[in-house]
Parts: sequence; structure tokens; C-alpha cells
Amino acid sequence: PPLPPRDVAPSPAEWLERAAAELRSPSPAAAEAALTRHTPEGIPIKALYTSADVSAERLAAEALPGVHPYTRGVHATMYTHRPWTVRQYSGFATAEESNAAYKAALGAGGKGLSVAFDLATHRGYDSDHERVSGDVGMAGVAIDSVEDMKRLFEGIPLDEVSVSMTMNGAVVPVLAFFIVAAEEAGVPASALRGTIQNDILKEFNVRNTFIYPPAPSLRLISDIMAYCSAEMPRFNTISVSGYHMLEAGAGPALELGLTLADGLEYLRCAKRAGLAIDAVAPRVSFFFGISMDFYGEVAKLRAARRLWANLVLQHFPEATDERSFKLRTHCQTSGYSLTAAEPWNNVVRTTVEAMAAVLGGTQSLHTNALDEAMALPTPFSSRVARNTQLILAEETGLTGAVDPWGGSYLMEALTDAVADKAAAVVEEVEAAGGMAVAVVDGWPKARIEEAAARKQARVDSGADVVVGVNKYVQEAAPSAPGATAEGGSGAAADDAGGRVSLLSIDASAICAAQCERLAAIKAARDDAAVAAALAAVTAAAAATPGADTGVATNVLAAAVAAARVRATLGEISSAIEAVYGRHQPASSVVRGAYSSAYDAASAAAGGGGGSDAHAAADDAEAAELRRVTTLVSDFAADAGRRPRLLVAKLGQDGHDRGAKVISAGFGDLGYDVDVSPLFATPAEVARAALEADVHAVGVSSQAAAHRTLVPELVTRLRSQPGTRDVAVLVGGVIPEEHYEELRAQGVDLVFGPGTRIPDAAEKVVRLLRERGGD
Ligand code: 2CP
Repeated sequence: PPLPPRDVAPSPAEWLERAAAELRSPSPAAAEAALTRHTPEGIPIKALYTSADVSAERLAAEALPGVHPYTRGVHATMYTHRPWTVRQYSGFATAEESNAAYKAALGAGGKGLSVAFDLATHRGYDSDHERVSGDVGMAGVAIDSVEDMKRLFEGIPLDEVSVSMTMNGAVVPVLAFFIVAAEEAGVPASALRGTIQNDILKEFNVRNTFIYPPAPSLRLISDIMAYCSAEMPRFNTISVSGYHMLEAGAGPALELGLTLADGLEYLRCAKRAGLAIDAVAPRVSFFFGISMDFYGEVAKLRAARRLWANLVLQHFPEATDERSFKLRTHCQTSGYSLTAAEPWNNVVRTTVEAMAAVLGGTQSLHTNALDEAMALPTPFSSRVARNTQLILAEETGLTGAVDPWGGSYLMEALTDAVADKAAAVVEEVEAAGGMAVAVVDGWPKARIEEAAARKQARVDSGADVVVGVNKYVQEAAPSAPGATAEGGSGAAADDAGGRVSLLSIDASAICAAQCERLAAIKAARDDAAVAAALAAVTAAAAATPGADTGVATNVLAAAVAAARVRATLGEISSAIEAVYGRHQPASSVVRGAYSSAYDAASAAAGGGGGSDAHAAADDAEAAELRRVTTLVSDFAADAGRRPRLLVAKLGQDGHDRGAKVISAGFGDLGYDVDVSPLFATPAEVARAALEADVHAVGVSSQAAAHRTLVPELVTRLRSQPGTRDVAVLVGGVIPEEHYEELRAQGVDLVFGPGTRIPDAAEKVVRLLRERGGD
């Protein structure tokens, strides 16, 4: 039928009038306000976008993929020619186990490898070092020497399969071992394909697996860029990573802005060392996290490409190679968005996030496993995660068109909004002297921590919904779908409890085996050759850096020579540390962000014309907060001082979002909070508890070392006069099946993932009152 005749095209104002009528709003303006939500970063998301929201000029200028500024994709054909790389990050305890898992993954649809190292390796310690007893083989594979690296890739063609290695602190020995392992398998460095993360700047803002201070760490990066651009032209020398910032609490625009600012700093660092931008920039790659903010994440990847192309153009006018301007990226779905409650729901969350990454045009993708909020993935959960990508790539038709969101009014407007916000962050960092200066000042870190505290408050207050955690909470566990294990230690669904079986790792057995190997390597090598090679590493670290790739001045070249004679990871790291020292960060606590965000979230929910049920829930939350603060102040009145809590991280686990959020939240609820330095041993934490005269020690554990290090801490506290009665609390990534074991070992309270801060704060103060704290 013909369209009804109209004299003029409908206008957005007309729509708003209709919307106001549908909402029974007093005015179009009121309807517009009610229909516009704001992301936590303040980006407005309207209910309707039209052509009035987009710039026709920009749309025309950026109409094509494969053309500067690559907003619509770095290749003209994108996935229609070649889908993204299915690249699952994994590493299991020993090199042999990891090797078997890699081969299985490649046989089951994986297209590239991505190695997870254990924390001892990250921090430059051999497995027999006294500080790493709880960390060896726990969060990834333990690599002490080139022999371990050879076992890791045994039978895998390194000239065909691209290998990504997440390594930042001990980047020099790990890359040296990789080069020598390939060389001894007959693959020259020039044929190696892959990526090394090598992004040290973000380690100072989040994640914390640095070894040396910022300035010498950057020098190592320029040495790696010099070596790789000369010897390994197919290898990506850096993966500038926003992922960890998103995971630590940053919103997408802050993540993007800080990451691009890191990228600029690396290019400047290469230029200072005398390298040509076109020799380096084509092998700079990126890595972003993908959260549940679906539209925002697609927009972020589009904005990332536009911004990077234009930033390179602006800051490095000498660049002429097209590849220097292309932002190629890996993406990983968000671990933070996963819940321990009803883990099946995580498959859905991961699928939605993976779709955002794909629709945003990622080059490579990791999809998280459903059990990752509780433990490392099992063969079963890894298979589900990998299949999620394969289904998207091969069953859905998603790969059939380039940038399908291009031209959408919403997506184009949002791309502009995210780009503007992120560009403002880049400008702020640049105005402050660049990221090398900003990390020393510490303001990016503080901003991320504040965002994390605010996010926690929004979840605790119910303003941000997490199904199964703060809404639609399961009363009793339903029966689980019948899942079967793929391997011996695979996850099987427990039909009765609706739980998944988790991977269990025997830390002491792995550590003992790894130490035995290390001793055998040391016994068989030429000690004089090792000593000379290590002295050369130290000399190179002390030499003036430059574009030269000789062993006298290039630390990586010297480390390759040391790896050949079987110097270990710990030895090479120490040889560099002899010149640069080891970096120990200051600890700090954010004040006020949690309580103000909690109040704001409650007020917004209560004042937004919500239902009676909403208002009642809101009152209950406000009452709960009052109850906790009253309990805390009553305790203070009785004891003569506020309840004092030492928040501690043990071992080499630097993931401190949980510790920071707990510190901020408990502090805002009236506790007196101390934070122990990162990377502490149980003995050091026990000493700090004594010195600070605390009522409780709260250990935040994210990297699976709680079963080794927490019992040791309890023993030390109980045997030390002055700390015998100190309450011990443990929180973080703790599987429920470990709770009883921890309690039996003397832990007073265990808080799993999804714990609300007011709940935890109330339980702790009640426990301290029962104990009659003084
Ligand atoms: C691809 N190619 C194409 C097309 N698509 N050529 C023509 N037309 C197309 N449509 C070509 C590319 O140019 C490239 O060629 C080759 O195919 C491979 O594609 P790619 O896009 O380069 O894919 P890739 O080899 O998988 O590399 C992707 C990245 C790389 C992003 C550039 O840096 C990477 O794989 N990063 C992964 C990082 C990672 O795994 N991180 C793990 C973080 P050439 O080879 O000739 O160039 S673990 C996280 C944890 C949480 C942690 O950090 O703690």
C-alpha cells in the first residue's frame, strides 16, 4: 500500500512528543531525560539516534575499511577473507602439560597459541627462589630455562603457528629462551611469528608484574624493538594492553585513552633509541578488554582505530608506511564480568562480549571459560570457551560482512563520543609529560582505583544488575546440565549441586619437580661460560642504549647468548637487576569514592520515579549501611580505637583490584585500613600485623596460592606474641570447595567472588566484637 502522504519528513522533535505521551511525561524534555542513560564514564546513551546525531562529512571520509583512519577495519575485506584468530590464553603448571594442551587446542579449532606463565616467571624468579614457594606453576607454566621452553613447544612448528607470550617483567629472558628454543628446533628468528606483550607501562598502573623501575624498563623495550625489527620482522614486539585496566575498574574510554597514550610513549621510546618509526610501528599491536557494555565496546574498537591512525599521523609525521597507522588488536572477554554464582550464566556473558569484539573488528580473540571466576579453566570449560568462538565464526554468518554496524546512527554517534572522551585522556597524559611521567606521578592508577570503588558500590547497592549476584539470586541450587569431562582433571557438572568441578593443582609437587630440573641443568652446564655470559648481560644493561643489536649494548642480544649456554631466567633477571634494581611500589588507599558512589546510586534509584519495590529495596540498603557504620563506631567506642584491618597480598600475585576495593570500601565504612606492600611473604605480613597492631588481617588472593601461603601466615600469626588473636580473613578467587580446608587451618572468615562489601564489613566487625577486641 502507498505510504500515507506527509508534507514534511518526521523530525526528532515529533518523536520526542510521542515518547512523552507514551511515558506520560510532563514534557518532551522530561521524557528525554528519563530515556537517556549515562555510562559510568558519563557518556549519554539516548533512546533514539537519527541522522541529526552523525556527521555526514565524517561518514563519507571514513566510509571504507582498509583506508585511513581504518575506523571500519584494518583490512579492506576483514573476516570475509580471513576470520579472526582463535587464540586462547593458557598455561598449565609444567611445560609438558601445557604442550599437550596446546596441541589439543590446535587440533580442536584453535588457530594460534597464547602462553600464560606462572607468577614466579613473570617476576624474574627461578622456581627454587624462597619468595615464590606458593606461586610455581599455579597461574600458568613455570619456565626456568631454555630447556623448559623447548619442552613447551616440542612438536609445534613455530614458523607456522603464531605464538603470543604474555610477559612483561621478565620479558628479556623469556624472549631469549623462545628465540633459542626455536633456533635449536631449526626455526630461525626471522621465521618466528607471534607477539610478546612487553607492555611495561600498564604494569605500573595495574597488574604489577614489573621487576625494574619505569625508566630502565622502557630502555629494555627499545632494545627489544631494535633486536626484533632487525632479526624478527614477522614478530609483533609489543601488545599495548588496555585489558588489565578495564579489569581493574577503568571504563572503556579511560582504558582506550590510557592505552593509546602508552602506545605513543613506546613509539617515542623507539625513536629516542634511533629507530625509524616505520621500522617499529607496523609491529606494534594492541590488546583490549571487552565488557558487558555491548554498544560501547563495539564503538571502542572503532574509535581505537580512528584515534591511533590520527595520533601516529600527528606525532610522527615522518611515518609513511601504511602499516604504521593500522591499529591491530587482540581482545579478551572480561574476567571481571564473570560470576561464581550460577557459572553457566558466564557462557552467555562471554558470548555477548565475544560478539562485541567481533563486530568491533578484532584480529584475535580469547573467550573466557565459565569457571574462571573461581579457578583456572579445566579442559571441559576451555572447550566450551573455544567452541563459543568457533560457533560465532562458522555457524552464524557474522563473518559475512565488513563492519556491519558502520552507518548505524547509534554506533557512529557512540564511536564519536568514545573517541572524544578517550582523546581527552590522551591529551591529559600528553600534557602531563607523557605516560612515562604519569606512571611515576601515579594519577592514572588512582583514577582506575576510584572507578573500581565506584563500580563496586553500584553493584553492592543494586544500581548495576548482576543476575544471580544482586538480583534474581538463586535460593537453592538447581540440577546442572549433564556435562562430561574431556580429560582426567576435567570439569564435570555435579548434577546434585549445580556446581562445576574445578581444576586442582598440587603446588608443592610441581615446585619440587621444577626445582629438581633446575638443579640438573645447573649441574650439566659450563659454569665459566654462564658467568661470562651473565657478566655480558650486566654490561649491556649498563651500556648506552641505541639502535645497535650487538651483545655489547643490546640486552636482548646478550640474553640470547646467555640462554644458549643455559643461564636461567632468575640469573638473567638478576644480571639486569644488578644495574637497574628492583621496583617496589608505594601502597595507597582511595578515600570516599565507595561511599559517595553508593549514596549516589541509591539516591538515583530512589529518586528516579521507580516502583515501590525499588524504593523499599533502597531503604533497606541505606539502613544496612547505617547498621554497619553504627556497629563499627560502637566497636570504636568500646575498644577506644577503630577496628584496624591489614589488607595483604601474598606471594607474587599483583592483581590488586580486590585488595584496593576492599580497602576503599572498609575505609569508607569506618575501619582503619592498612595495606601491606605487594609481593609480601607470610613472615613479612605477620610482622606488619604486629607492627600495626591490627585486629584483623585480610588476604586477597587472585592467583591460586591461598592453599600454600595462607596456612603459613596463620601459623606465623598464632605463634607470634601480640598477634595470636588477630582474625584472619581470606577473599578473592577461592573455590567453595577450599572453604572448609581454610577454616580448618585457622582462617576465621572466607569471602568468595561476588561478596558485597557491607556484608563482609558487618561479619568482620561482629567477629571482632565477639572476640572482645581492644
Ligand atoms: C588477516 N590478514 C589479512 C586479512 N586478515 N590479510 C589480508 N586480508 C585480510 N582480510 C593477514 C594479516 O595481515 C597477517 O599477515 C595474517 O593474516 C595474520 O593475521 P593477524 O590479523 O595479524 O592475526 P594474528 O597473527 O593473530 O595477530 C593478531 C595481533 C597479534 C593482534 C596482531 O598481536 C596477536 O596475536 N596478539 C595476541 C595477544 C595475546 O594473545 N595476548 C594474550 C593476553 P602478516 O602475518 O603478514 O602480518 S593474555 C591476557 C591475560 C589476562 C594477561 O595479560 O594477564
